[in-house]
Amino acid sequence: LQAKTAAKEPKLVDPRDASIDPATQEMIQRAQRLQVETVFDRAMTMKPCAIGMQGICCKNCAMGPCRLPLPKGGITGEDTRKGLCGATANTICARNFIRMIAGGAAAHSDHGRSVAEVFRSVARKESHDYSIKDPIKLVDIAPYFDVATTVEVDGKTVDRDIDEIALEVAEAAYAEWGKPEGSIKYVKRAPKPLQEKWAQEGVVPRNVDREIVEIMHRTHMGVDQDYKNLMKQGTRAALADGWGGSMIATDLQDVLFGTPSPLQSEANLGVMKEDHVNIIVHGHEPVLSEMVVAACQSQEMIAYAQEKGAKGIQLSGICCTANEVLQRHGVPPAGTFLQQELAIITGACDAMVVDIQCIFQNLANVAKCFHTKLITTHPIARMEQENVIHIEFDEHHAMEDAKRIVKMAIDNFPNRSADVMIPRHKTAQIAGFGVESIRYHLGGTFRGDYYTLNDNIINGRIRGIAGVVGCNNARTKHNEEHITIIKELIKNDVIVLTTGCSAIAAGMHGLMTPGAAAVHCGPGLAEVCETVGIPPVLHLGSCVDNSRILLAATEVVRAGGLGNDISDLPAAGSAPEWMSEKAISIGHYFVASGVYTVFGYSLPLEGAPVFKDYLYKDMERMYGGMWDCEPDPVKHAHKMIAHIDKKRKELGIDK
Ligand code: XCC
Ligand code: SF4
Repeated sequence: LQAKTAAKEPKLVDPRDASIDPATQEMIQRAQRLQVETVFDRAMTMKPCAIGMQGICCKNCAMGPCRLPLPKGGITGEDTRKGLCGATANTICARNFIRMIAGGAAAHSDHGRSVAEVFRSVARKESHDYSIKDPIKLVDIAPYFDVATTVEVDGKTVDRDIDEIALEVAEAAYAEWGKPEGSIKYVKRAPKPLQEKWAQEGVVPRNVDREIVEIMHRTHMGVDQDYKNLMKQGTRAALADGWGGSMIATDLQDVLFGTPSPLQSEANLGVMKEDHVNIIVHGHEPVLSEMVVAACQSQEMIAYAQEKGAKGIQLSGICCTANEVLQRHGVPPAGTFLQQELAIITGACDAMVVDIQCIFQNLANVAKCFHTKLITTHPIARMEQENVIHIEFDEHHAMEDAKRIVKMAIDNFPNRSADVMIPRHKTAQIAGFGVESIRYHLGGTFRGDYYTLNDNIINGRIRGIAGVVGCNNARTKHNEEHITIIKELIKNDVIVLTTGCSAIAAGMHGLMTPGAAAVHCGPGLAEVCETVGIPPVLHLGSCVDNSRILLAATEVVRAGGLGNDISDLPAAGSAPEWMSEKAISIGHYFVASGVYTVFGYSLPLEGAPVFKDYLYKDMERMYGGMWDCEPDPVKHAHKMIAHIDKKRKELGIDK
């Protein structure tokens, strides 16, 4: 096992302070016993930089880093802080903030681009391992790309050939990243009043790449030095993510791999099986993991696993790749972002297959202590450590690559040491929701029936809608904020839509079963959930699938009775334990789409109070939505509920 590098005893975390999840606590304890270091211990020894946390450290040129701490006792009178070039705290803070948006929008959108590339090669019939699984969705989205779905033949209107539609949608979708003119096409899907607000503020995104590049330009030393103008560009890029790159990623994934519908599964480390070959897929892009699912189910691979002495192959997931294969195939998530090292520490992980985003480099160090094969698969995401195997995935021989990976895992099964410990904790869950299934399960429409979402919001059984999404953060207690906030919301009759690691957490803690309604919900929400047989917390997928929440909100607006825009809805957003730049991009496209959005932990804005007020207060006048931050989970939930009540009052449904 790994030799200790430090001479003195390293500080170790108390597992009970690190997580509310017993499986996580047990595995942290085991890691400490085996002297394998994890993120939880590192969080004890390394403290974050206070000035960076406040958003006021600039390192955009070599005259810096310039750090602008708030004076003791706060600012009285004029704020005279400035960097060498004269950049104010507002400028520095705004530049840092929109660079986070650029990072997040780039990550989501580049993921979308990869999917668009695969879709295009399928449409061109260059890739034979994939096919179009949801032609109905393809026909639904085609008009947004100005692709006709019917054609006139002898004076009659007939459906166009699906392959022709696919080819044109593929080309048009792919062009969204770098087209020279026009604006992002999906912007047209938003409610009209919202589109008008965007036009008025001048923030309609042009194309995905340009908005991100322009952030890098404007935040370069000596360019944009007006926080309002900087933020305008931040808004454009965030909208290019939410209503562009992410939304296209979700749609094309649905077209290629199928639109999710509710299904049963489980969650937590206990889904791994000692007598099976355990393969874990981790990251974000489902392009390869879809093939890994198929390979694991193939008779050939199952027989091979049995030949090696295993009972079968247990595939499970971490992070959003987990969510993608959960939503479409019921593959259980083994855990959230913070459990990635722990899955290897079970000693039962024969291969961890990673693609892009949210992958700890420390996985390589942990894998070294066990027999686990750590396999990177994406050309843009490799690791320097020598024990990492790189098998570059190529959509042109997707199944072949997937089988090679699965075979490698099976061959590794006999190399396991006897010291295996899989925590026994796992929880049943219903996942696989989307706009289509919310509509279907709640009366087949959004309005005009006893069961529908809008009618139940109007009659008050459902008080409002909350989107609770995002990461885990080793600076907070794993899952505690997610679960406390979600429980507080459903107790107060607020239905919760969730994605990302928040959704995995909700699954792990038993909030995604229809039975959860009776235990945790207020009487109104419980009645609705029990009548239609849905959980009070609906799993809407991965982080790019936050676009599903935008579209669900849009459908609710369209169905009528709850105002004319997303900002009129009794709704609020939350990212309780956020950590990634993607969360900032998501947060901001929700704000700019009219949603009051509360983050937990801390936002890097405290050092620039004027810029902070711009985000927390002035944004509301522009878009109807605004930012907020509240680390206390109960207060956090009640800020969301207060906003929901304010909107109910404005709509006159607050009886
Ligand atoms: Fe990563 Fe998407 Fe965050 Fe989880 S929630 S830690 S981004 S996997 Ni998006
Ligand atoms: Fe300092 Fe200005 Fe350079 Fe930033 S851009 S590091 S504030 S001199």
